Amino acid sequence: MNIIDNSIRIPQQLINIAEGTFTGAHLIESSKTIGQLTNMFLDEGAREEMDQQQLVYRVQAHLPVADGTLGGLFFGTTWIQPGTVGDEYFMTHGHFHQLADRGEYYWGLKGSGVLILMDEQRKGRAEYVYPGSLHYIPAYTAHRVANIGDDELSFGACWPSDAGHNYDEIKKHGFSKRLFNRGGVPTLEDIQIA
Ligand code: M6P
Ligand code: ZN
Repeated sequence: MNIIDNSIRIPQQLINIAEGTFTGAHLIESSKTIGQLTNMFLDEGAREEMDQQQLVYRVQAHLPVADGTLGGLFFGTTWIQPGTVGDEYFMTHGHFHQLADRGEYYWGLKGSGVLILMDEQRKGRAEYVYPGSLHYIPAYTAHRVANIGDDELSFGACWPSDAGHNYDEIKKHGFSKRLFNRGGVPTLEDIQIA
């Protein structure tokens, strides 16, 4: 609750601006292991043979209002481990927004990665992510980040509190472009729906 008086208060939350870690109220944390990412990477056989407990990425988010609230904002940090499944880099699941007309900002904090984008016609494109890079993700655009480096990658995010996550299209058909390590070179390749 916001108490209105003349005292100047200490903020309820803190962010470590180098690491992106939060402390304080209204925080949620989640993580995804290899075992939880069924059918997300192209080489499902390679994923099944890996250590199912291995961490792929984790998220910390500051949610000051209820999910679905019109007019609020959410703010988070995602850390992606280095690694590949087959030749495909570790990456976030990726999603459209439930309210598809909501956009988002991503920005690079540490490490190096690639933001992969796809519109509703499945037209895809990609941008490098690195400390200081800023990415405006337009409405109606699915977004995912892959770690192309040897170290952990982290990026910040800010999105409307009524945006929601729609994972259905990505679960069904994946992204139209996937990012592979081809002889040490991050290579974007077109994927046709079967
Ligand atoms: C960013 C934001 C979050 C998202 C997270 C992981 O922090 O976009 O909303 O949950 O990345 O991405 P995903 O949910 O696609 O795995
Ligand atoms: Zn989003």
